[in-house]
Amino acid sequence: MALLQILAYPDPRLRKIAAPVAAVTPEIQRLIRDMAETMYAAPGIGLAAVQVAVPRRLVVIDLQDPEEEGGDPVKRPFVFINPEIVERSAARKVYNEGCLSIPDQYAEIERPDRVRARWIDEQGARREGEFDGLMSVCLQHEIDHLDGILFIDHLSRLKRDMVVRKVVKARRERGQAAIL
Ligand code: K1U
Ligand code: ZN
Repeated sequence: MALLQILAYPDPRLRKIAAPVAAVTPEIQRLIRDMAETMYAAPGIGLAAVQVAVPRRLVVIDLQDPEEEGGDPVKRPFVFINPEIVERSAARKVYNEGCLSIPDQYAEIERPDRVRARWIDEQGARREGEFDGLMSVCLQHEIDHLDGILFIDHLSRLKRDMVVRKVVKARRERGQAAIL
């Protein structure tokens, strides 16, 4: 298995719309394993292939707190291939979201509370299910990545500019160029 590099905002590859996965090949299964390892190492609770510079519609999610001691040692991430949201609740909920591509920045984002989704699993089987709570938030955040959308795009101009300014400052402090 390999740890993959996570693209950081404002990398333009984060804005590309990902193409569907045509078939669950051994290469895709290897990518799933590498993405899961990368997500656990980050640590994070989700990762979209777009974030590791692979423009394909593939997501891994594991809500078990990666920093919690004594969690289940057997790691089994949810795998969503070509996920689609087919129903959204009218009720909406706010969650303080983070993003591995915008490190150390969090913002309250409002989204539909519950969603029904269709996807293909890692064995190539069609699946459908309804999600609420953090799973609903995380799946919507990851599907946004597949469409080139970042959580900051859901903020008002004023709030987005504040987050972007903090990203610029953090990059400057780390000695990285601040091309935004
Ligand atoms: O897609 C990503 O950038 C991953 C992101 C997923 C996410 C988090 C919160 C709301 C919506 C989507 C993260 O995993 S950010 C890191 C994080 O949430 C976390 C890190 C360590 C322990 C627990 C959570
Ligand atoms: Zn993200």
